Amino acid sequence: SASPQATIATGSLPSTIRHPRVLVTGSLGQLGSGLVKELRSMYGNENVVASDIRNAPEDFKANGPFVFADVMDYAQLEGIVVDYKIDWIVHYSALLSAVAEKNPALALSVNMTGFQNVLELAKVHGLRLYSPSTIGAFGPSTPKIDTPDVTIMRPNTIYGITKLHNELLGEYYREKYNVDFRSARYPGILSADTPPGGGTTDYAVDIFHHAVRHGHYDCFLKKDTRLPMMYLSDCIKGTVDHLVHPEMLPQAVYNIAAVSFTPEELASEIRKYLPHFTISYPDPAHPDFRQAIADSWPASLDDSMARRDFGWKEEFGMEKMVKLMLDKIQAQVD
Ligand code: AKB
Repeated sequence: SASPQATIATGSLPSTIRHPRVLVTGSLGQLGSGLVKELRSMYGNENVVASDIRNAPEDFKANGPFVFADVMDYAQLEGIVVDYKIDWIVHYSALLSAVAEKNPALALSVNMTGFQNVLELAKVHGLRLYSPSTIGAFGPSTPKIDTPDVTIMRPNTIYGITKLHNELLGEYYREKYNVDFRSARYPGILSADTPPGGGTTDYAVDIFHHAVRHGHYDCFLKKDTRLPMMYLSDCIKGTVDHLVHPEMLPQAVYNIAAVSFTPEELASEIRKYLPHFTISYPDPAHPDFRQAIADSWPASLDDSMARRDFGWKEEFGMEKMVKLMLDKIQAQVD
């Protein structure tokens, strides 16, 4: 468990007092549980409070504090911040692109009101706030290749609009009230143990489960749709390095990227291990609704500023990632 005397880089905290106490919203999602585990290994179980709007499995609750928290309820969140003496919030609660497009009203409240609540709490209580953005914050008029941090941003999905709103509001609070707001634009995240939650990039996870279990996948995107992607452990490492960086960084929002591939390229890589794997694509006359979302996003990102400012560097390229995904999913089936 955490030593109260430890000297660590806590940013706004006096550096020799204690470990930061972190609240993670949306902790039961694709990324939350891995991040909570990593932060607990650094700061002690009791210093990382996991929260969500559903009950956690007993084994998750046994590892450290878990609280029910609705991000749309400011008073409830504030109670948690005060009771647990929270220093940093990692805000993961959000509706992803496909689910948001099906339910715009809910996306507006969860993604925007939820974010406004944590941002206001960060201002009132002097907290550091990390809240990821996404490649979805870009739009069809954004340059598609090596998209830089600062460029044309005119998203045309409800998800992108909510996330761009959050980026701008976070930057405003940083400028105006000195809130230590940090954000990275995540690409699609691949993980074998935790399922993605309703995004356009989910095909890149589903494909592995179908390949191992059924030898075939019906892809909902066209074969040449190129999107930026990353393996989960890289995303968690990049997030932690960004979060714990001791000083306020030059930018509030950074691109982070690892690899970019198309469904066809991913299928070929999978075929190196499962030679009989087959994949089919939608009838061009009847594209899936997620095709238009994917077509509005960049194919690759320029993340040189993240590499410069907080040492971002991925460990997993395509080959290593595909091999690990297949090994892990095969182990689940055996
Ligand atoms: C989604 O597809 O909605 C997410 C994302 C790229 O933000 N995975």
